Parts: sequence; C-alpha cells; structure tokens
Amino acid sequence: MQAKRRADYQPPAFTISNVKMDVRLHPTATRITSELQISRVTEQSRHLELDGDKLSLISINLDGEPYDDIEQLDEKLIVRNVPDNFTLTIVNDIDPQNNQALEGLYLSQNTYCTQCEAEGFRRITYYLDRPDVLATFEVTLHGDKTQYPTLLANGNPIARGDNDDGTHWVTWQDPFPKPSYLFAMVAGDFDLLEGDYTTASGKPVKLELYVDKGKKSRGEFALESLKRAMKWDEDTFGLEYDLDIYMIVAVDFFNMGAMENKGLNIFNSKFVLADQRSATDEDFFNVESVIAHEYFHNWTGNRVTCRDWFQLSLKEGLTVFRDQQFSADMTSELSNRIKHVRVMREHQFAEDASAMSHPIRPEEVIEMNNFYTVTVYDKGAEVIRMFHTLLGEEGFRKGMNEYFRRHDGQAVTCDDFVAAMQTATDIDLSHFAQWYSQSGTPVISLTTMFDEQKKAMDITVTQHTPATADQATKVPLFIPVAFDCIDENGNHYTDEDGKIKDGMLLLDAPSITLHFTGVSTPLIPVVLGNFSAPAKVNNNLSVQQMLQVFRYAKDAFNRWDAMQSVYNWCIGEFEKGQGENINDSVWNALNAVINDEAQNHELLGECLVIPTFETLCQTRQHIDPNSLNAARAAFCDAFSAKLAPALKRVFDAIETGSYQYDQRSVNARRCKNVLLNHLARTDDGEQLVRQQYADADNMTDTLGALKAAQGILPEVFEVLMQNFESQWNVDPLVLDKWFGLHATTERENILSQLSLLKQHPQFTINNPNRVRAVMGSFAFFNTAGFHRADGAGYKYVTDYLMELDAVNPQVAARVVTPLTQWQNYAPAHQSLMKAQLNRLLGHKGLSRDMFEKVSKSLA
Ligand code: DPP
Ligand code: ZN
Repeated sequence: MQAKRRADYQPPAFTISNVKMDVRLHPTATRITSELQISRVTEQSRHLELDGDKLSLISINLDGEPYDDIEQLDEKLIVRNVPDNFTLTIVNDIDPQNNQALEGLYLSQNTYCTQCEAEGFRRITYYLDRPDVLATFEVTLHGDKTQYPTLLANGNPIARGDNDDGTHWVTWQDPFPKPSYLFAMVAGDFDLLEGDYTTASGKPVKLELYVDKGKKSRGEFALESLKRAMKWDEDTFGLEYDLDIYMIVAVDFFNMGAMENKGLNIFNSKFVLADQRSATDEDFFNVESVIAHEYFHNWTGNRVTCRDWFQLSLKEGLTVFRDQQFSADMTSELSNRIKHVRVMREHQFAEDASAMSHPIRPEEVIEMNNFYTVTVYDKGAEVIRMFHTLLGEEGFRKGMNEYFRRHDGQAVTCDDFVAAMQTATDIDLSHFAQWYSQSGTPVISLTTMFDEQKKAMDITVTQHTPATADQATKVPLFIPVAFDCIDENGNHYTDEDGKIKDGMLLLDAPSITLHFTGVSTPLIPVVLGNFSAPAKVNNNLSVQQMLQVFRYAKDAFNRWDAMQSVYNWCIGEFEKGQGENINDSVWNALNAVINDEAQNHELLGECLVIPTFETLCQTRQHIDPNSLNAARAAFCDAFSAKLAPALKRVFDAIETGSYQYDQRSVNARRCKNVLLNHLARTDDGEQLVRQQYADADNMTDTLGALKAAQGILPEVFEVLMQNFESQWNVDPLVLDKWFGLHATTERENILSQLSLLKQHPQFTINNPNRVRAVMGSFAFFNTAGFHRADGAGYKYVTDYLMELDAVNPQVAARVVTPLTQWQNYAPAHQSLMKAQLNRLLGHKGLSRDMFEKVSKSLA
C-alpha cells in the first residue's frame, strides 16, 4: 500500500465550481445523480481522474450526451479526452445499509446520515475528493414521507414537494463554496429543539437540534451551549455565523465525536444528549466543548480550509485551542489546563515515543483517518497556544484577523497561518515554525551550581529532543519556558541579566545559563508554569523541594504539577520496595496540603488525583507494567491509610447540595468523589460508597460511587453494578458507562468477563461507542488485564481486532494503538506484543488503516 507524501503535493488539474445532486434514498440502492460543472486549470492532463470507492456506476453524460471514453479502476474513474469546460452528469448507486465502516452515506438505526471527512465523499459519488476543490452545492433529497419526514442537507432549504409515489423531496442550497469533506445529508424522524440567535450585526439565525424521539429534554443543554459558543466567538474573535440556519443532528452510530459539515453538523449523540440523571459533569463539559469546537470550525476549517490533508492541524490544532479557551472562560482555567495536560502526558507523549510518531503536520500518510491524532489535535493546539503566549492576546487577535483577511474562502497551508501571525509580531517566527516539522517531545533539563561564598547561583537550562521513529535527527526548538525561582522561604528571584522577561524564558538555543545573585541558600527553579510548552522537564528536585514548590509557587498549575511529582517519587520508592523511605515529614506535608486546601475544592480535587499508570510510564523506561501497577496500588493503599482522618474530615465537610451544573458545584462534587476514591480503601469505605450510591440525585455521584468501589470493594461493586444495569438497560449512552466500568475492572477472570459483555443483548460490533466502551477501555485502561504476564490480554484484543477490522477499520485502527506502543515496556512484554502485531500483519484482508499502524509499529 502506497504512502502519500506532503512534498508531492500537486494542485488539481481540474476544478469543480458547482454541483447539482439528486438523491433517491433506498436502503440498499440509493441512486445518486450528480451534475458537475468542471473546468481545466492546468494543461497537465487531457484526462479527468475522479475518486470513487464502492460505487456502482450506472451512466455518464458529458454536456448532455452519453460518454464512453472512460476507464474504471479500483478507486478511480478516468474520463478521457475531456474539453476545457464541461458538464459531467454521473449516475451511480450506493448501499447505505451494508456500509458498516460508517464513511460516506450510511444508516444509523433508522436514520440516513453521512460522514465525509476525510475521504468519505468518494463513497457517495465520483468526485475530485480533495479539500482544495471548492464548489457550491444544490442537493435534492427524496425519501419516504412517513419514515423520513425530515430531509436535510447543507445550507438553506429552497424548495420542497411531494412525489406521486408516497415520497417527498426537499432541495437545499449552500451558497458557500466548500470542499466535499464538508458535504452532509440526513434523513430521519426526529424530535426537534428550536432556538434563535441574533448575531452581533443583527442577522437572525434559526437554530435546530435534531435528536432521537423522546430525547428532547436531553438536548436543551447542547442548544444553550451553541448560543454561548456563538456569542463567545463574536466577543473574542469578532466572528459571526454566516448562514440563515444552523442545524445539529445527533446519531447513535458515529466514528468520531462530531463533524462540522457546513450548516449541518452531525454529532455522536454522546456529545449532544445530557441531563442531570443520565450525564456526568464531565459529559456536560464535553457536550459544551464539542458543540463549540464544531461551531468554531465554521471559520477555522470551513471558511478557511486546508489545502491538503497534511495540513489538518491548520484547522484542528487551531480549533481545539479555540474550544479550550472557550471552555476555560465558561468553566475554570485551572481545571481545563490540567485536563489538557493530562491528555498530552497520557496519550500524546506516548504517541510521540511510539512508531506512529509524527509532527503536527505529518510528512507521509497511507490512510488519512489514522492522522486524526492527539498529536495533530492536542499538540497542534499547544503550538497555537505558544503563538498566543508569544504574541499576547492582542497580537494573536491581530494575527487571526490578518489570517481571515488574506484567506477567507481559500484552502491554505500551515505556512500561510504562520505568515499571517508573523505580521503581528517582531519576533522572527521562522525558528518557531520548526514545531510544525519536528516530531518528538523535547526534554528541558536544569542543572544548578550554587556558590555559597559569592552568594550566587547559575541555572543552566538545556533542551534535547530524543530521536523518534520517523526522524533520527532533531534540531533545537524555540520554546517558551515559564520560569520562576524560589528559595526555601518562598521568596521569588529573577535572573541578573534579565533573560527571563515577564516570567518567561525564551529557550531559543540548545542551552541557556541564567545567573542569580544575592542568594544565601540554593534556589529552586519552578518551570513550565501553565504548561507553557509541550515538553517534559528534568528538574532533579528532592521531594522536600517539590513540596516547597507546592507551597510557594505562584502558578496554580506548577503547584498541581509539584504534587504530581511528589506522588511520582513516592511510587518510585514503592517500585524499589522502599515504601518506608516516605518518611513522616512527607506524610505530614501531605496531611498539611489536605488541611490547608480544604476549602479550595478545585485545587484540592486535582491535587489528590494520583498520576495514572499511563502518566507514570512517561517518566520511566523498560517498564514492567505489572510491577509499576502494583507499586502504584501500594502507594494508594498507604496514602489512604496514613491520611484517612484528614481525607474523611474534608469529605464530610463538603456540601454539594442538590444538583446544579455550575463551577462551584462541579468542583465540590469532583473533590468529594476523588476523596471517596481514597476512602474506599479504608474501613469506612463500604458504608460511604453504598451511602453515596443510594443518595445520589445525579449521574456524577452515582458513577463516582461505582468507580470508588471498582477493584477495591469487589462485592459492593457487583451488587451496585447489577442495580445500575437494571435501571439503565434501555439507555445506550448510560449503558456504555457500565460496559466501560466492567471492561476496566482489574480482576483475574477479566477475559471471560469481556466475553460475557460481548454477548450482552445491547452489545453490537457495529456501534463504535459500544466497541470503544468495551474493547477500547480494556486495551487503553485495564493495565492488569491488558498487560497480563502470559500475553492473553494482548491476544484477546488482537483476536477481536481481526473481526472488527472487517467491519469498521477506522475504529479498529484506534483500538490497536496500545499494542503499537510496545517500545516502553520490558523485553518480555515487547515480544508478546510484537507477536500479536505480527499475527495482525499476517491477517488476510487487513484494511489500509490497520496495515499502516501495524506495519509501522513492526518496522
Ligand atoms: N469532526 C472532527 C473534528 O471536528 C473532524 N473534523 O475534529
Ligand atoms: Zn475539529
């Protein structure tokens, strides 16, 4: 299978200015008639090459006449010897019902819907299916009137009527030229929530949210979130919505989270439906953030789109940054920042250390669907955040204005974005732009030299990016490092030469030495405040110094991070079998943290979360997963045993009141549930868990009780889980939580448990949410089960992936990720993991998606 390279980009030889499409829906033979206005743009070829996949071609006309000078290849249709300007009319059939890959047009339960990004439009009709071909679309949908009363496509409805055969039709027109990946259509029978919005310049917009029948009340929060997002984008970036109507449709079968199709977003119902009883605080947060993300794409993605798919981060990194800023404004800056840093450390750093390592703008791709990654999205957003840090709020806004002024209506590159930003700053961004081409996680190391006599201290800050699978040599990057320095009494210092400006050191060389004077004891460097760059830090602090950072650092993120380092150190002691090295001074300090921050539910809640196994892996090598996991558990046991009275006191004092989704209550519930997790390991555990489960008036607390019991109180867990299942059996989204909890429970017989889950009447391999809840959760988060020493966990996942790959390659290629990240583990695990990857590679009919990831991970 051939890789495409960014360097080989060629502009299209032809372009399409207008598409007129007629769609007659039928479960197994939907008829598409598409009339394309085509012009030659370069002289490079006499033949037109269209993309098409799994289509049955019925006829082709050129300027109204049947045309037979064509050639049909596997995924191409070549129309030979075409004139410079012409109309091509193509008729073809497709089979939505048997489309289980969920790309192109498919049936989700009884709803027809589409997913075209990245290359799904070619499964609907023959087309120049690439983002730099922009056309206006007019689409007429015909469908059964009773079964599909709602017929939707992009843009505005311009006509509708009835046919003689019991079907009806609606014509939609989208005046904005768009690439095919933003095409969408939907047919179904829904409950509709309606809203209105008036833009800052006074234009009325109709808002429509389509959900499954009976789920209307669960859509209200999403609709309100949409209004908040529209307002925020006007206030923050001066960006207004441009069509008369904005529609969102929720469907149950969806590969991604949601899709920003012009004027017609299609969403995984998980990111639309939320109410107090069925959704957790985290679900509410995610709904608001995904609704905003897709809305923000209307400018960063749709109005200005990508020239080619290598530029994906142009729209995704930028839009993730925008949704992060929005969420921080709607909720809280600190908990948002921590949430995103966790994603970076748990998943992005792991990706960068694996065979799938790639820069935020990849160089080489076999299957584009494999590049909707934490690197392109989340590291991409971190790069945009660094622009924001370097340019400041005002400069960033100025750069964004320039970006839209230059490129509205165009398909552009990451370099175009950087060039627009360059107009708003005196800093030369050419060095900074290396972040687009270099993969890997830079490590920032600090070494200190204290001269007691001169009362002086030097701190040398060095950067190093280790080689990655895709790039052997690395260059020094331009890294904004937030820099503070404290002494043991909490006094703050800045360097003599003023290299640190406004608390920021621009590390633009392999290393920089900072000089400090007037210091009587060694200083403690406090770096990367607010996670100012996507990097790791080697700071060599003692545990006492980490605790001082927690006490004295100004930056709340640094304080949280110091606690993470303390826990990481403690777990390290347990790994060495020296848990007793954690002496009373450490336990007393932890006790003081709990007491001192008892009122600060937000900070305390975050600070009491012990780093996950995945995070711990990022600071270790040749890991024996089971020893590390056991050391972590042993520390958690010691933590709750030593600190029980303080934990319990704070737990008892937290009043969460009756359910409200507001920041104060979210913080209180979060803190309470984190405390419950620790208390579950104490003598009071069982009673507290049962009590909370019984009293809960909301899903956050219900789930909090179940999670606290999981793996710690097995009998209580079983009883409560049975109760939960009987209550929520008919609610697929809630049942996914139940599936996920079972799949992540560490227990000896987990594999037979997984087999039972797969036989559950509500489980189906065709629904990505269900597959992710069971197999995804197991592979990603059940450390003891997945990493069993006998390799049975790896084999179980592999067997399933062989089955899944034939159904839905995109989802299969996601779930395989943990197996491909074998590099970090001890040799015994490496060979067991590679053995399974080899089995996959030898599997007949492996998809392009799986082939790319598996073959790269074995290369
Ligand atoms: N729907 C995906 C997202 O919004 C891909 N565009 O990120
Ligand atoms: Zn996106």
